[in-house]
Amino acid sequence: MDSNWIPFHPNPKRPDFALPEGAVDAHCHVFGPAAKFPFAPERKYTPCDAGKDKLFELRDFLGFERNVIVQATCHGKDNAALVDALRASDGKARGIASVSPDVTDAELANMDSAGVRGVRFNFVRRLVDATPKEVFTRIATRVARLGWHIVVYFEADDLQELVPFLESLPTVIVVDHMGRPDVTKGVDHPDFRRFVDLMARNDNIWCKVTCPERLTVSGPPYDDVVPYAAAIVEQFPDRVLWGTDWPHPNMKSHMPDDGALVNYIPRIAPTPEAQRKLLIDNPMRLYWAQHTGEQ
Ligand code: 0GY
Repeated sequence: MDSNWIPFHPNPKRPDFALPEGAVDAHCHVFGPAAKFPFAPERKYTPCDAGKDKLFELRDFLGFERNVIVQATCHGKDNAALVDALRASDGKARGIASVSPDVTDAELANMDSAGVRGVRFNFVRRLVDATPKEVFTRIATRVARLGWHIVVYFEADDLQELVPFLESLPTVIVVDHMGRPDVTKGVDHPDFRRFVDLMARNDNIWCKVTCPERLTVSGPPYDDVVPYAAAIVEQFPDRVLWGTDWPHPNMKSHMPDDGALVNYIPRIAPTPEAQRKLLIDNPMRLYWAQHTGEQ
């Protein structure tokens, strides 16, 4: 692993917040293990191993029932570790893959049968080399036929330029980590309003109210991120997802305690109804409902 890599927390606390039965951790990753699933040559970082067994152990310890595993950029477009984890999960995990436009129908069908339900388009320059939008559009057309959706990851500064592209996509779109707002600016700043307005205009745009540990400036317990996530949960209760982001790639300031992260949930979704939608109803609708699966 990279010399400055911070590994995931070795012994997180048991959360004080009791997750409702059936809760879904809708954003997490698997890394390797590298001996079995080598990292991609084009990767921008080399993490510690964080395989499916550790992920499923954490799921059970924290009180989640299911996972949505997102292909991490360190594995490039080789989704083998992801598919292996999905197949080993006994139906308790779904996946988001990363594919190129020359992915074959057979590869898509294999991923679909393993539990992949979407692809991720990544615009974060420190993580990936740029992909032309026409390429993403071609992929979008293919996966739309399967009934999959698209997860997008971008920095707040890039949103304005991306809006026409996002509004042209034919599927549900899930935005990672609230579009990464600068939490020193305030929820009324035009940058965050631009993101909220995008969701308000497009009812196919969902959002993960995730990663306070990544967005915070003040540090744990992430007081400075709460108003952003709480505002989105309140305005769009039926289009929000929550996840741990375990094993927390590229954290520089600190490694979060996953149990403490779970305790953050009631601060952004204060009522049992909001919690049920965020943790169960929304992810179950998006990831476990019937879909076409046909190309
Ligand atoms: C995240 C965030 C990051 C990394 C990745 O696929 C990835 O490598 O998603 C990041 O470095 O911000 O969602 O885990």
